[in-house]
Amino acid sequence: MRNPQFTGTLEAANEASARADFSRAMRDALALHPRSISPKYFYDAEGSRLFDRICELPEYYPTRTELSILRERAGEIAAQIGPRAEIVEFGAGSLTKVRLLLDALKSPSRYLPIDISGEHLAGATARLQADWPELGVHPIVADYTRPFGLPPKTEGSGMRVGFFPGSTLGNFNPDEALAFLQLAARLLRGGGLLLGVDLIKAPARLHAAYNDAQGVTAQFNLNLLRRANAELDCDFDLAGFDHAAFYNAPLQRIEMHLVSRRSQQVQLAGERFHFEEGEALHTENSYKFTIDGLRALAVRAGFGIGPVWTDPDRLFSVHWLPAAQ
Ligand code: AVJ
Repeated sequence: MRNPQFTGTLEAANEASARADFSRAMRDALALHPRSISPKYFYDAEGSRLFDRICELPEYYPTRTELSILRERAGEIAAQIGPRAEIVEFGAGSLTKVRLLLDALKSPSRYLPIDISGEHLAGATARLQADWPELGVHPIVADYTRPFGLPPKTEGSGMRVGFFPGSTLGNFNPDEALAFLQLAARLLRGGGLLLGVDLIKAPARLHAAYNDAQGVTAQFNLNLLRRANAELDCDFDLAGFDHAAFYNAPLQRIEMHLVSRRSQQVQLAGERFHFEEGEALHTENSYKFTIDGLRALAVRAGFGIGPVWTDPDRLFSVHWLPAAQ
């Protein structure tokens, strides 16, 4: 049994370092121009709850479309992967998607979900383990955007398969996406990557998905400021900023910003920063892909090209990318 006192100290230490990291990122975001911060800071408990609500919105097609592709093509996907596979999931969220995969696979041997939030991961994986008692479930607490290793494969296991759904790859800029895929190709040698990415489509459709009628995406965006006020010594006036999301066609990405409604001051740990009326803090990029563009990127990273599955409207794509031995 773990020593509860030690565990408590460890959690407090993790929390303190996460807060210091957020504080540094927010200070840089305010001090440097153009102002921008990584979208990873959206996801405190409230941000994760708001993201789950986004996934249910009528305008936000990616989640339900990817789920329908996985459900419909699970047999074909399982045929690529073969028996006794080890599944490594990058940024394991709610674990709904991997359940579809595990259901279809022939005796999967291990499941290694990697997530930055250890607490979140522990709860989710315990529930999954209860439903797959034979499966070796080994959560790994790590930031998968930084180099990391994996435990050696177990004796008699099949392919090692990466699972990266949800178009989370789209949060990386092209250089970061290439670096991530290069690392994945190395870690998955002899196996492959099952990758879900959102596709380029009519800008109006993309625009609607990030400007929902109920304003949940706006709340999700503004939650960054609420979180900063709660965790850092900060005094953002949430009513002083507007949610702005638009499709940047030449860069093939949705951009989200928080735009100052007026000239105002914000302070962080005693340091004051000025926003002009209309000045923006860039909070997220969500890149969209063509099938050929994604495949070209995958090949540059060292993957081969396997089958791709899409929905009838070609809104979303799920790729099987084999990693050579
Ligand atoms: C989780 C990064 C894939 O980009 O669509 C949803 C996050 N932001 N609505 C996306 C998000 C605004 C989402 N990803």
